[in-house]
Amino acid sequence: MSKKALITGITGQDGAYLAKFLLSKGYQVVGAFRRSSIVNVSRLDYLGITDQVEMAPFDVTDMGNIIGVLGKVRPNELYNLAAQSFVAASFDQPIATGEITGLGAARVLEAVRLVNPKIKYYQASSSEMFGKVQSMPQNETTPFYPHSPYAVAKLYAHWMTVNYREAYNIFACSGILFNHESPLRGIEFVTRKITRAAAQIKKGLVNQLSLGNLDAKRDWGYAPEYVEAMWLMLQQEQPDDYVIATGETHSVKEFVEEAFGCLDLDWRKYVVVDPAFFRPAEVDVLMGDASKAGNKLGWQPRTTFKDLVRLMTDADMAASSMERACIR
Ligand code: NAP
Ligand code: G4F
Repeated sequence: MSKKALITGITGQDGAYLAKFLLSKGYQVVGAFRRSSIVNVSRLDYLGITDQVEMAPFDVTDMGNIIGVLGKVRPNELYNLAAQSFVAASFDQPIATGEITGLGAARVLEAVRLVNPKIKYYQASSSEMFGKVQSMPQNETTPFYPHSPYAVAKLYAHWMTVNYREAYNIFACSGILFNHESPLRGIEFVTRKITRAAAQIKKGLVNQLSLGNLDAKRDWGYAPEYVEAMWLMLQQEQPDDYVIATGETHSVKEFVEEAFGCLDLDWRKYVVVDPAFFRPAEVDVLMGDASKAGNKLGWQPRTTFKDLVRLMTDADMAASSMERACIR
């Protein structure tokens, strides 16, 4: 009998890559999706796996629905990726972000406890929880200092995961993932915003890119490698929490220079700084130390910063604007 995985947030970047990875491992994959006026399976389509994923209507704000889906699907492993994941939006919608990103995880954990506490649970925690960083680089012992409503919500979900592991002996793991990007990244996030705009400028479709804080620094990795770490966490003897990161940090400005450089464009001619994209509280720098994941999971990042920027820029250049418009 193949193992069955339930992925919440199946329509997002990580949900799509994780589904593809688990299918390659022989898993039966059920994707939990939020009902909207258009069912957005564009990322699953892009990876050519839509027909291989069974879909289940699901909303992390609806406890009855969560219990019903868990009872019906009966997964061996549950990857809780669903979230309002855009930090900037969390300042405009702090309560909705708390409901979905924070309490949503608590509901899923409680449903696991009630329906079948043997389900292995993965929580999508975030390097944003380090926020106003207390030391460099950040690892599993670095104190948290969340600096946005999103980060506060993620920290609640993180500690609930630890608590359900310790209180109820649930196999619950928290992956503290640093930023990870890909051609499937949402267009509002800075990396994809940059590579998409650079490609559009090269094609003569637009002539300007408005950005916020160019000095912010992030530890950017490649998403398909990061979903492998999620799976590895659930295959260990004991549940635990792990930082997943590249160990390098680069500024938004460096990302811009690299992306425009890939297309032989001088970024200074096109990029303008717009205060509208600054945040009420910023995370100035993130840089992770994933040595625990290296030692215990055998996980290592494989894609360099330059290769990541190149592959995202190439993807935005290669596809027609119609095709790329579908990947939002
Ligand atoms: P994403 O592309 O924004 O995907 C988020 C997913 O959550 C989407 O499928 C979305 O569905 C779903 N969702 C939102 N509200 C929901 C609700 N009320 N009920 C059910 N589903 C809901 O995010 P991602 O980049 O794949 O990230 C996956 C997870 O990892 C998120 O929890 C994120 O916060 C976390 N994380 C991401 C990174 C990163 O760098 N990518 C780093 C650390 C942690 P719709 O398509 O309907 O909106
Ligand atoms: O791409 P971003 O929006 O990602 P951010 O805020 O780091 O969050 C992402 O990574 C987290 C992991 O640390 C995840 F948990 C979270 O779900 C999400 O996936 O912004 C990156 C940096 C910020 O400092 C922002 O201020 O880029 C800066 N930035 C500068 N100009 C911009 C822009 N960000 C966006 N989105 N748009 C801009 O125009």
